[in-house]
Amino acid sequence: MKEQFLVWFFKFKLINMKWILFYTLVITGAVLNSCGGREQEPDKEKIVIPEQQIPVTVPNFNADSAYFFVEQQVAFGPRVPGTEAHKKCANFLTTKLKSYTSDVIVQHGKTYAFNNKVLDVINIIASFQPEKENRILLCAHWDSRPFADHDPDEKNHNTPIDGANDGASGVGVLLEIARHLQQSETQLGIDIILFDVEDYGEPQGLQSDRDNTWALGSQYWSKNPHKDNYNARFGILLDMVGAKDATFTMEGTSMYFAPDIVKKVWDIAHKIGYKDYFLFEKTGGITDDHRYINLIRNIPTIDVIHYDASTSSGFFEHWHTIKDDISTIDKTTLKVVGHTVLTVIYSEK
Ligand code: AHN
Ligand code: ZN
Repeated sequence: MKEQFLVWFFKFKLINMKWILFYTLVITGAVLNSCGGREQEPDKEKIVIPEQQIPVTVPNFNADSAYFFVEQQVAFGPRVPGTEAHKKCANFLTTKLKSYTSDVIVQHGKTYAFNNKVLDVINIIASFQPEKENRILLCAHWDSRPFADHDPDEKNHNTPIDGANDGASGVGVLLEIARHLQQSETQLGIDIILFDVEDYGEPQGLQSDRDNTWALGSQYWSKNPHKDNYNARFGILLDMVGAKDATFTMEGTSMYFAPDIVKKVWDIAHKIGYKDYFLFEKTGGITDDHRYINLIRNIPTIDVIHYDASTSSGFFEHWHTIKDDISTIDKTTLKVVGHTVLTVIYSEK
């Protein structure tokens, strides 16, 4: 009797054990499956999120408006530091930005050119939603070069340039962006900085005893930001963004300091149809305003700059020549760059 009971008891236990084991496997399987499911979710998100990053509410960049802003700057004549045209243009840019935001700071400073000339620096800074901690910095230089030292005709080497593309194009795009920022808010705060004295660098062939003769306004601001401890999540510099069929490559200094930002901007440009302008091609690093923002302020900043392998300089064909005038400006290129930057800043959360 006792033995029979023991046999029954163990049978019962075994049966139960079987069920317990069965249910354990079922439950474990379900849990594992759902974990697997959860593991797949980030992949889905990765696919979905970039789509969502492009909201339907990106304002429509108006290329006619940007073009008009370029024309207005060029109409002052070459915006060479120390000249009347330069001063008048500074007033124009300040007034224009003040019509879009009450937070405009005009930063005055002094700097020394390669030839020991003392130059006044006028950096113009417009802030949108200045109370916000998380910010994006957009910038371009507004001065134009005092000498066309790359002109094919040597007679022109001391002639100041209009800088329609080299200077005014980036500013024109940023003014059009500012016009939209007044009307619709971005999630992050935006600062637009128009740097002065970018293009007073030492002419080729001269050997001054100075280093860092380019981007003097940006060097000044980087050492003396308009707000103590100013910081931004990232920065985008626009330089020569107006010539027909421009190509923007992944420039070396940008790739060294801010490869993720290059990728972010290039990915968005491709997504909205501008693959012929934004090339996934790495080219050599250059000294431009972004170099000092990266080095001194540690803000990962990229340069969207026209690269042309067919010229000796690598820049656009009329770079630092008297032909860098309004006729080089193409509305489609302004639109490509403006639409891309607007999409970037209205997508950032
Ligand atoms: C140098 O030639 C070292 N940098 C060019 C930066 C520049 C001039 N961008 C526009 N004009
Ligand atoms: Zn230049």
